[in-house]
Amino acid sequence: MEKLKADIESLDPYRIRKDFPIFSRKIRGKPLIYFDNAATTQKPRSVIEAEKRFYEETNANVHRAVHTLSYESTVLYEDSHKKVADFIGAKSWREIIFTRNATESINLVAYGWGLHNLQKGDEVLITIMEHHSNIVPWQMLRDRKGITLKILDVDHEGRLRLDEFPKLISEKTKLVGVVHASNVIGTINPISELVREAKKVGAVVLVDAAQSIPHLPINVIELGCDFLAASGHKMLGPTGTGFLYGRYGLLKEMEPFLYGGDMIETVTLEKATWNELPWKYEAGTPNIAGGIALGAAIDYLKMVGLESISEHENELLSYAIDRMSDFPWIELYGSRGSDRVGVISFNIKGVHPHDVAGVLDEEGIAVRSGHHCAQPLMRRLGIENAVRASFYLYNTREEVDKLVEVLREVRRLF
Ligand code: 7TS
Repeated sequence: MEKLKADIESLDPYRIRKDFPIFSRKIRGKPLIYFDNAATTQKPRSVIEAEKRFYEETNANVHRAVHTLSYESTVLYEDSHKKVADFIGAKSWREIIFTRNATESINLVAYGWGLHNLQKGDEVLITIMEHHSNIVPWQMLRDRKGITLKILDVDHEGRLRLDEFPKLISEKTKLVGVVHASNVIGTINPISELVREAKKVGAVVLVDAAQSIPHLPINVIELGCDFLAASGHKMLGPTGTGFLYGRYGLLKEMEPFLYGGDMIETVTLEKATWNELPWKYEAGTPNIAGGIALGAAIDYLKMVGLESISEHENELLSYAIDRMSDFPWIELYGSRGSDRVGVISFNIKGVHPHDVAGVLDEEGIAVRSGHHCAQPLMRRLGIENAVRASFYLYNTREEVDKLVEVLREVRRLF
């Protein structure tokens, strides 16, 4: 524990920033303040170099040839799966499927598992806090298969209504899909608790970890989930990377999502049999360079330490909330507790969020404004749009101060 504490104190965002080439860039003549990490994160030099090195030294397709480059490329690509498995505490790297992003990972579950396992009358339970990518695939299945989609609500602070959960779940519930951390208000949901209830009725649990994996230490065995979806590009990896964790037995039984090369064992003109895991679900030439560079991103995160990252973001979050709470003209959304990742959504009363984001951009500050692909949650909060600042390991208190200073300027201007 002592060691952990020492590690936690060692995160120095100023030192970390030196590893990220983009921070030498100016935006409109100002230093870049990047607060749009929930959309995608910046990339350290080691990740950029890993991708570059692959093309300069190893480039070849995987699993296809006996030549040296193909062998090396295959080993590197598989090693990256092993790094992801280790990072999330999966029992086997064969439980890790590389995808383009969290959206594709969730669709893989909807098509590969849902399409073949759900029947008319079955129920899927999701929450009102979901990103569209964990709502729309289930609506598609509702319309194609005649299943019922049930929705768990939040309270006025944006916490899941756990008291409602037992009323919504039953023997009919075949899958519970839940976001681990909200991309709008940052709420961290009690996954293990939900899994425990879901298991009582035999439901499969899919966790959308797009906003948690980059920020919190996570172990899929401890969570107890069956599937877990994530975006590699939100955890320092390249765009076009993501992954799905699935329990071995489920992945073995499920149907493929995409069909074609690489995912087969044998093909005759009549039929085909499937490749071993995880290749059964990685049809066609994958994003080899990106997948390998995702491994480099994991190396970087492990070097800094997820506990340290989480501690640093918590500190920035409470500092930002404290500072912003001083101004009655700022409307903050979500809970005031510590059960949050470093995401703050807010509005300045009487000013459109796009205008706020525009003025912030003039000062080199990148935030997202809009509905954040979570329209049902936004409506539940009684708003259409909001400004969102989301933090990561390279952000500083000084940057939060600058954000607050410019928000005061916005208030004066409008
Ligand atoms: N789930 C959550 C909770 C997310 O925040 C996102 C992306 C996704 C799934 C989809 O990830 P993707 O990699 O497939 O795009 N969220 C955001 C966001 O908040 N702003 O831009 C993308």
